[in-house]
Amino acid sequence: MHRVSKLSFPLRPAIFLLVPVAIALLAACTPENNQSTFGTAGPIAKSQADLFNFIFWIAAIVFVLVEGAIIYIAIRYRQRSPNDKLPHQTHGNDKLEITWTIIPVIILVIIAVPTLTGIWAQQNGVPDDKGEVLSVVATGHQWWFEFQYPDHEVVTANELHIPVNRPVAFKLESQDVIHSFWVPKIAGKVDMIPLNDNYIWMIGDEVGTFYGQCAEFCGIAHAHMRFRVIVDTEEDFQAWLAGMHTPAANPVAGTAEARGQTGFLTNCSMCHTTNSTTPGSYARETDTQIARWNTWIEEEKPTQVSAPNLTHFGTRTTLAAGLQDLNQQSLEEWIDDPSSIKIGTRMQAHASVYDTDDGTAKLSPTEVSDIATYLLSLKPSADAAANAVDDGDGEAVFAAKCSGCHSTGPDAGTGPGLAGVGDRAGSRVDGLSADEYIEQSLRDPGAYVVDGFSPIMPNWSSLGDESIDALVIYLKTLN
Ligand code: HEC
Ligand code: HEC
Ligand SMILES: [Cu+2]
Repeated sequence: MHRVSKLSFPLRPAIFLLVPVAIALLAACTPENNQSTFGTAGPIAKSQADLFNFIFWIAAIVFVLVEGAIIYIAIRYRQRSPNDKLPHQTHGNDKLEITWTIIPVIILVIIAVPTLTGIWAQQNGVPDDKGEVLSVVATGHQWWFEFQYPDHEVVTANELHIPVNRPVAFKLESQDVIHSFWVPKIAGKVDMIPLNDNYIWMIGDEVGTFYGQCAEFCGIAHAHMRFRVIVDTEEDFQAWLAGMHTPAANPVAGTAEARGQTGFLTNCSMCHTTNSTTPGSYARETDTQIARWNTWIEEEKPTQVSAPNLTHFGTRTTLAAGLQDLNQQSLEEWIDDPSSIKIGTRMQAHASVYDTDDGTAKLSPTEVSDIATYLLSLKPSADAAANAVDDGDGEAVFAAKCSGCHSTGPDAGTGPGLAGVGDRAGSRVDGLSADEYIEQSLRDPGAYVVDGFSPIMPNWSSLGDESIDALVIYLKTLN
């Protein structure tokens, strides 16, 4: 027999190196970390953390016993001198083998009991005794999250509001690839799979803001696909819901907000809706989002794709799926060059406003700043007079009712881009003048359906004569 050769690297420096690395790695386990599963803020995450700890300590005891025995035996029975004889070799020991088979079986059974009861409790929907359930449909998109509240007709993106101590039942969907929905401190994680609904429920038992993250590799910006869960008091939550049904004040003519609104309607509203506050707008946005997506799939060079709903964007705290704090500066950077904040965004890939040599927006710094100012001004306004749309103001009526499906630029959204509609309107239908055609589009949209579009344009007769006249005049100014 020959002796074990000496280590080929110096042991002491290696230990000096390893210790700080180990400490750095272990520091990631701090419960304070925003995505740590150890500092929990809800019963489901807590039961999962408890289960982890239970299994961890059993494993730790097994580890110490087994490794301890190995080390003890290796040292106690080592070859002490070259003359030591090999001990008597035996084959098999029934008693020992049965013992070390039965002990692991018992341990696995002990672990199975809380594991299975935990899975059972979390897989079968919200138990009846947990209080009034809030339903949310969460949809994964490359690379952001959409949140719909079907019972309250509210739709938003990337920031989920839930009431404290109330169960929330999620239906999880995905539009494109497989994503995974994960709120480390409050709930477990479940995959979001296209054409296959999954479910998860959670309760947040601490008021505050918690991190969420896509946990299934879904493409280039996967690591940047985050969201926030804002656990509100019941009162704040109801106020938030009410706010989502309260329109924002209309920009005052001549201000940066007003100029920003015009810029937004030209360049952005084919993909983004900002006005989902009124009755009916929830269903419209749901259909529009699907239509945007279908067009994106079908067309060779689509200029639209489903995108975050920006209703009351000014009340949000983050930008680009939880990546950055939202403020005038970060928003301007985003509008000018989205990939300076987040790689791979479909916004920059498809919006024709970025169809430039270096991919930055075809907008002057003032235009960018005005659009940012406009978006940050979108908040529920308690002032009913400021919210009321002036029937005689075509652009205001358009912003409140028509944006989201149409842009005032050349690019199609769910509906045609309306730049130049005054010029083409006169030749669309034999016998109808431009004015008559546009008016018919509003009062009887099914009478003539523009080629290549689905007949989903709502009937707008209810807007009243004054608004319709103002819209016709406004639409004819677009070129
Ligand atoms: C082709 C469709 C499209 C157009 C046009 C478009 N966007 Fe976007 N926008 C998107 C998509 C998709 C995202 C999600 C990007 C991501 O997070 O990966 C997005 C994200 C955003 C966000 C962040 C939303 C959030 O929840 O954090 C803002 C703000 C925004 N866009 C503003 C604009 C503005 C302003 C314009 C016009 C200059 C515009 N967009 C034009 C598709 C579009
Ligand atoms: C839910 C999406 C949606 C909304 C909201 C919407 N439209 Fe449309 N619109 C469409 C679609 C889709 C078409 C094309 C199909 C058709 O002709 O019906 C269209 C067509 C039109 C046309 C004809 C365009 C052409 O090139 O011939 C006009 C004009 C128009 N819309 C104006 C408006 C106005 C004004 C409003 C707001 C009062 C509005 N739309 C709201 C989806 C919408
Ligand atoms: Cu994802």
